[in-house]
Amino acid sequence: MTDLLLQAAQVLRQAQRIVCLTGAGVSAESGVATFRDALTGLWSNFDPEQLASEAGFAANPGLVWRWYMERLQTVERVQPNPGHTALAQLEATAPHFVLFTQNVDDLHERAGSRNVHHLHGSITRFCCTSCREEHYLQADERRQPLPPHCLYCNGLVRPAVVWFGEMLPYAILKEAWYAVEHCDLLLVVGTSGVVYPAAQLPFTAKQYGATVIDINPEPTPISEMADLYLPGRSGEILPQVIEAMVGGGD
Ligand code: BJW
Ligand code: ZN
Repeated sequence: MTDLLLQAAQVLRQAQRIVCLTGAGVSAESGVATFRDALTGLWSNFDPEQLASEAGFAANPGLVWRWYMERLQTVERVQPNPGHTALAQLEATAPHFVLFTQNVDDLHERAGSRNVHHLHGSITRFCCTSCREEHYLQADERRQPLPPHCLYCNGLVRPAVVWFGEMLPYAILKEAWYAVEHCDLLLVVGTSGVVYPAAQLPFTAKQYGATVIDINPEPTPISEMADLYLPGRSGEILPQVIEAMVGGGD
């Protein structure tokens, strides 16, 4: 066990209020592609603005719909990995723990995490672009080349996720700001730290006095400012850190 892992375990053991911020990297080892990883990333063949924006959806609803249906199928097929499980164990042992994820998958919940908030919405939910009414997706609608129409106003149905240029859910974002301003430890896992406002949260945590730990195989703006940067895959590092945290003394 390296010094870095032991240090992280010790900081986690001593923390009273832990906040965790996750990104696509935490689900990578489950088989969910990340956004910006050059070779395997979901957007290696597409312009992100084209797929994840209201303008992109309006310009090509079929392309965006099929992209989300394919991703939904992947999310439903895959399983949480040891990184998700370790975070659920951490929640079970920590005095106060809250997790904010940028991911639209439900792998944290399926791994047993309870206090989870989705900053960028959920890929398993749908709503109308016009009246915002929730739409319950039918099996045959998933296979169609175009999105279904709203039962109430005939508007186009879209995934209930947050696209570029859209506001994050206000209550969740407010809770995230409060949490990072009042925590003593922020654990950041698997995010490139380039999409705002989520990318600002670690900087605010640090500004308010929290220790910041970052786990990522690649350095990011967050790893550069973090107190502890653990380079590596979260599915390998998190279980070791949590095991050392639970097993270690004071
Ligand atoms: C591993 C690993 C392993 C691999 N283990 N790790 C301030 C400055 C500049 C711009 C802005 C700003 N404030 C707002 C903006 C505009 C914009 C923005 O941030 N643009 C930037 C790109 C510059 N933000 C917005 O528009 C946001 N809304 C907003 O601010 O509203 C107010 C407003 C409105 C109008 C005008 C102005 C302000 C909304 C952002 C919504 C983001 N939505 C998406 C799509 C969600 C739906 C979907 O999933 O399809 O969210 S974009 C995409 O990026 C997705 C992700 O949640 C998000 C973050 O990506 P993430 O998770 O970091 O993934 P990757 O792929 O980037 O990184 C993966 C990482 O994992 C890598 O580092 C790997 O190394 C690592 N990794 N394997 C651990 N095994
Ligand atoms: Zn409608």
